[in-house]
Amino acid sequence: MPSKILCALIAAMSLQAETGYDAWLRYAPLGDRVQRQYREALPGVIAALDDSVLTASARAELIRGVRGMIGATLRIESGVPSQNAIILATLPRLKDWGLTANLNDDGYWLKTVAKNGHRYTVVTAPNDRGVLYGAFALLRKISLGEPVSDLDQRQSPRAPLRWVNQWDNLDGRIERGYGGRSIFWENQHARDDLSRVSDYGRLLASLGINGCSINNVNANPRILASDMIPQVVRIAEAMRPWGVRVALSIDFGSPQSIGGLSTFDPLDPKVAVWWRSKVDELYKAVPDLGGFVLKADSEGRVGPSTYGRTHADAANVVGRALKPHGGWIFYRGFVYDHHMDWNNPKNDRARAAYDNFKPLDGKFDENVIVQIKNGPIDFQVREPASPLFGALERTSEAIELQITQEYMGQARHTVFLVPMWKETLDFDMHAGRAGTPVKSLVRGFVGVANVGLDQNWMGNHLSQANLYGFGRLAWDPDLSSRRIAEEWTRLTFGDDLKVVDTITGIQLRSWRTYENYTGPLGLQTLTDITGNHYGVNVEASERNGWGQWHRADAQGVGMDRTVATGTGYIGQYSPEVAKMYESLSNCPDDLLLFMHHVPYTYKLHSGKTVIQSIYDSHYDGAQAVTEYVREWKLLQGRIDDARYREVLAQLEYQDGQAEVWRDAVTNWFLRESGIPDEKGRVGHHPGRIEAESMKLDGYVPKDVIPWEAASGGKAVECTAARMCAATTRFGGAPARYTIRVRYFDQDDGVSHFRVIAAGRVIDQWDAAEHPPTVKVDASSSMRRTISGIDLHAGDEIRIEGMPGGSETAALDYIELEAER
Ligand code: GCW
Repeated sequence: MPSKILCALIAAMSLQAETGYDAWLRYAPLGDRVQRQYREALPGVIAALDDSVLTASARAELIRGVRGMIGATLRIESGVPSQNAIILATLPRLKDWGLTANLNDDGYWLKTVAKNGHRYTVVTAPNDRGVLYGAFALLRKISLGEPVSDLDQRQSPRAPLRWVNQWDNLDGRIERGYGGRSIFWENQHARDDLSRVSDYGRLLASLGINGCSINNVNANPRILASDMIPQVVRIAEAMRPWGVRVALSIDFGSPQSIGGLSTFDPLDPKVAVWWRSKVDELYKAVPDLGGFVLKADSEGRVGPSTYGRTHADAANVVGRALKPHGGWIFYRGFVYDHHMDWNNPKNDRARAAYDNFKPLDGKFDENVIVQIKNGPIDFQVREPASPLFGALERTSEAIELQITQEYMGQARHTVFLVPMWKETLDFDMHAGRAGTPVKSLVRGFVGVANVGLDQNWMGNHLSQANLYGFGRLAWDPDLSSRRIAEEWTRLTFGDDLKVVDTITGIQLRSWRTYENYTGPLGLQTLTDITGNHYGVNVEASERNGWGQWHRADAQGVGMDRTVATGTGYIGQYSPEVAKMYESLSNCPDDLLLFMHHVPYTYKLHSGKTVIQSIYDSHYDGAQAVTEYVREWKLLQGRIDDARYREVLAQLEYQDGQAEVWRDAVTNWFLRESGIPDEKGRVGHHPGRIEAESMKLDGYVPKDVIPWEAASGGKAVECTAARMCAATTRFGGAPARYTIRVRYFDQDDGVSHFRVIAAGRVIDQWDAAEHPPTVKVDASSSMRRTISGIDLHAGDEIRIEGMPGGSETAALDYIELEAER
């Protein structure tokens, strides 16, 4: 076949519809020339010298990857082949090869060795898990087009514990999961078909993740019931070939609720005996169980406080049961009082982790890891590093990062979290000395992943980069955000430079963008914090016990956390760090309102006032998403059409949502502060016609709650069981227009909309999305864009809405913009 035709064929093949299921392990065929180079550089034979399940996985993976990318089938040999070969072996198996390397457990060495006149591509490691990781690393090199003919690469993971947590309930729902139902559980049982679990294990192994807890930290005590153990066994079997140790989230009340004891007091000997025998029973069935995760005395979970005992008492009684089996207990540092008195200006949820755990430093057993969220509140769009990282000197710590985008747009918004995580990991805590970034203080990395049964695992193709990035950072926190974003993009979408530049560019800007249109300056995500944690609701955080207060009032905004006049939180940091945050003049703008309460007219380092900065960043953020859409459209034909269209739809939706956020937050602050936007944008929307001001037939005006979620605070609803209409007459200059219809689409029905201009139906659609709300609010606010409409003075524009289910075909406004 002439090579041109072949090239075209390969190009077409690689543009075939993709579901995202293979994520970054697609092993798509490389270009013709590159394939030839690799065929020469790589041996055609593969041999695994250890008799281990993990090494067998490594071999199978290499065969699969080489076949996919290079189109060559590696031949399996046993023993050391007397020809060029890829050799998979642990270091002890290669004793007489003169190979010694100083590697940590799970580390690997890719080494080209000339021996007996042959060239061996050796993948070796201290343990078989490392061999598996080496195989994935070799394949990654090939995918990225790096040379493999003369290898000498040694890698050790920075931290020994690299886990993901899944918040899966036994009934199959996932708390804060946005990629479908549980891959593990359904109806109180492990799923019959666990093939997805095995495929998840493979994704995790490719990143070097070696542990996975398989049920929600808000744990159902049933997980420890004896009849559940066979279920756990099956899940562990599916993960085992990938070197992923399964772990369980446990309920601290289990000795009582499952064990039938009259108490769960950690200092009661009966309780200790119960934990020991339960753990023995588990390990008999799952000898490589990773251990437990425990959320105690937090958000309504029971804990040691019931008996006046400490977190150390609780952690140690479980830890001692796990110890003989090599198991770990990850004890969550996320302990706070969610009934705090908001009237007391000294109260501060941010203080909680330190206040609870610092006094216990040194009291935890060796196999207890205190698992600390990156920031002191709860996965907000921007938080400082938790002071607890620097405060525990004699206690093992893990950092908990949230991969699932709970407060980060719930996989409906593209937000690449690696740059945010790196800010925390690189932040110098000055823990006794300079040069103690968080990444140097932690022994473990934990990512709350919450993948689900959706074909693309996470609900959004671009969100997969967060799982990838978490794993890569857990392995090597020194990797740059750009490097991770580029790697991921090339592995996931291919090598086209334009594709790589565009997607990497969007990803790298996306955290700042999201922060800009949600909660800048340390305000935190201004979302509905007592509800779905998704849509905008500026006051949801105030006047309740949850403690995510920003304390905005008519004069100013921000939480005073200073030692001098505030809650004293800043005093939990080392003096060097505290000095920076305590003084207004040193505090970085990005965290200003997290640390200080200031008037709206306070001038930032940027030279802007706080209020103008809030206005500007929201407009910048929304504009940036519009730009993503424009850039993404230039990728049409350069990536497969399925993913092209799915991501386009997601970005267009995000663009509409960013506008809701922008308008809601800026209007809220305008009303509260009374200070107008210097640039005249806030509260002025030329071309916008409010539905409630149109001629209504059947539609009735409705106050939207919170008011800032709808333009003008109002929508119109069709509560009749018939079609309603809102009509206006066009009074602008004749031209070609884009018409944007802002309507509401809740999750409890399907309404139908029709738009008629000058007597012609110009668009119609079903409102059939599944946003996380059944209310008319910011989470259900949607935008429909209709372009290329010629309008003349006096033309009638009519929106018809037909309710469906409990949905009322609610409308907010239409907006007309002349096209250029
Ligand atoms: O962010 C909050 C979430 C809860 C979660 C909790 C935690 C599992 O809203 O859903 O509970 O944090 O981390 O324990």
